[in-house]
Amino acid sequence: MTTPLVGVVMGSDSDWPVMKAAAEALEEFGVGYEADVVSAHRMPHDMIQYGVDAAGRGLRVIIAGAGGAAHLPGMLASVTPLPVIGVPVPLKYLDGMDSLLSIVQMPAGVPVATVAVGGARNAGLLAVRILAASDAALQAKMKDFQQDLYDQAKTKGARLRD
Ligand code: RP5
Repeated sequence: MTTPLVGVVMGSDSDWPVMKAAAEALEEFGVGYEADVVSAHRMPHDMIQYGVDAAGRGLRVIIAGAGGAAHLPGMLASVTPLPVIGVPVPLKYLDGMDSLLSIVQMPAGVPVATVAVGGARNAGLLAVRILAASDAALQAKMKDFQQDLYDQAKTKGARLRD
């Protein structure tokens, strides 16, 4: 088992259908991760402890997803020096706008890199890019991935032109 470099946490197991896309992106790049439920409101002390311990345990990035009054990413960012990527999880009401605004409107000094509503795959890819900044092999994989995106888009364009 690869040592976890990324912590993928969420407010509830009901967030997993959205959040698993982050885990899948990390798996594609061979990046070790751990996944857990760490609810800001239902287990606040555990949540703070997770943030306090994360860097010391060897994690390099935290991806945190939550829905509704989504305080998990911001609260983790307040107690860890690690980069935190927030994923607004859409719930039944308000189309995820509540989650988005809860995560993105952080006070100066406490950044959370917020992806789109439901954008867990991009959260995983952003974590890979952060790690790749100091890992040449991982950066090469990311460049290959970007080339694939280009090739696919170009091929689709070619089909329209023909
Ligand atoms: C949030 O409440 C969680 O992140 C989840 O998106 C939402 C609903 O949680 P459950 O009631 O489904 O456990 O804190």
